[in-house]
Amino acid sequence: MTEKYENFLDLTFYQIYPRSFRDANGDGTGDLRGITEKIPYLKELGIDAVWISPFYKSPCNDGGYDISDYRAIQAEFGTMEDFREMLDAMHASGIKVIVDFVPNHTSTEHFWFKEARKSKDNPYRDFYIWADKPRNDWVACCESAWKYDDVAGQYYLHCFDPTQADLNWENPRVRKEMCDVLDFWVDMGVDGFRCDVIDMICKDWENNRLNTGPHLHEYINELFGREKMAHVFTVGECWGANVENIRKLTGADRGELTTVFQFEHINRNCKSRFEPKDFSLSEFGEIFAKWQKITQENDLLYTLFIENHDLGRCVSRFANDGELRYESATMFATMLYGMRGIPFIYQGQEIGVTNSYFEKIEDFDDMETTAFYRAYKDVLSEDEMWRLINFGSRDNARRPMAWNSGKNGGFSEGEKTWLTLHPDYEKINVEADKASEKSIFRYFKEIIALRKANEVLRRGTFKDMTGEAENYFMYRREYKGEEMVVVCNYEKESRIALPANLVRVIGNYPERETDIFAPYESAIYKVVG
Ligand code: TEU
Ligand code: CA
Repeated sequence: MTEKYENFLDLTFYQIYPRSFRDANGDGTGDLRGITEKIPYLKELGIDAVWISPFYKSPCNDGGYDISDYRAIQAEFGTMEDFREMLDAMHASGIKVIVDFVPNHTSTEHFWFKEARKSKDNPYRDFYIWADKPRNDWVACCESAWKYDDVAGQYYLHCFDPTQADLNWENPRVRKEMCDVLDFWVDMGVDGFRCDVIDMICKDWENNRLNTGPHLHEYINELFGREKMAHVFTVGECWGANVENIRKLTGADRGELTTVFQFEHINRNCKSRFEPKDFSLSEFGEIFAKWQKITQENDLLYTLFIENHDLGRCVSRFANDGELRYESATMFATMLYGMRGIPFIYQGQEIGVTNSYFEKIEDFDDMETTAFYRAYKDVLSEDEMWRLINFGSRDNARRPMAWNSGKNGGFSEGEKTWLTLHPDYEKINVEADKASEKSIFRYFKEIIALRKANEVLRRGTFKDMTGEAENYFMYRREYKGEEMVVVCNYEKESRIALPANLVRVIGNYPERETDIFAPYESAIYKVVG
């Protein structure tokens, strides 16, 4: 592993969605001072880096990913002073901070777009992608991705909400502006960036694909190949990442990204955002083993995640969020964080938050959900509509964090919260979980500490030991003579023959003399002798 990556290998990240983390001023919305307030909690968990989702000036039609000023703080999150205070407090606590970088599009409230639409010869016109008629059949939020703008007299491309206009990266002025945005936040002292849909900044028009176009690597290198970015951590959200382009995107000598989020495991149980499909957990093992092999063989960094602000809760999506919620949440933690890569934990995952279920659209905010509702409410039966919406809504990840069973779950002292709380918050909250005999928080804390105490888990090789088994995932880690074995049983009871000379160092069931693993039973063993 090259020097550039050395110091990132030891980090465990926690993703914060600011709107839903903690509301310090009681207006019902999470804010930057609320994050500062919870730094002791992050330290207790053993976190040493955070990814904070957008808090920039924005109409918030897409949870802040519709930015109208990249260098200003949206009032509801606080002030630039609040940001600096939070950043200094994080650094004083030994926690690195990466922020979201959203290069693919701006809000239509952005100065550039307001200028661009004024006339065809406005200097900002070609900051965006205009056409006299839709150039293709791309769809976004259940409608054409080409929206006619009366003032501009043309259509513009939006690959997300209609108020998120795609930037034209073929324009060198756009690329320069985006370098300046990065420099602004690096000068502010941030340690890196999570790069929102960065493989979409170059469209592949010829093959009718909205990402991974012919100049993608040039554009990413133009952003991050600069001296100023040499020690900046960058993780790209790349839905188009594959075995071929991962080396180009993240090779240490490329001057592109430090690592990526690739999503092959995420979409295994859905045909589309709102449409579930049958799947088997054994597919997870196969996918993880594949990516571990690729990244290991090419000396690339990998990211270990199963939740984020766009995804349903893993215990509900992929396992058992009822009587085996503890076992499910801790099995995924073992499966993921025993592997080679950088752990990313999403707020609430560490206490096993589940999906929620609502049957009124007023209980939802996510623009992908409300767009789906408008498009299908007269097409689908009520039951089917709510079944699909509650399966796929990104609000499953955005219900305000429940710290205790008190008013608003301790998220806010305000009268009303920006989004309806999870109905089970009195049962599933930080305080209740910590007090529970089967505490998911405590298990996460232990496995994070285990990684810190054992280089073999951070730097070791990965070898898949699952063989032909379909009902569990087993792998071996090895580093400088130290060996560990990780076993994750899936939903059914299994007889699993373990290698000899093992001593268990963590597990989610009481240790006992047997080779029968209970549902979702998982453990990590040290090889001794
Ligand atoms: O997500 C982009 C993205 O690809 C997902 O929203 C995807 O479209 C969805 O999960 C369906 O598969 C990023 C941000 O994470 C998301 O919150 C934003 O809405 C989006 O970009 C636009 O900025
Ligand atoms: Ca607030």
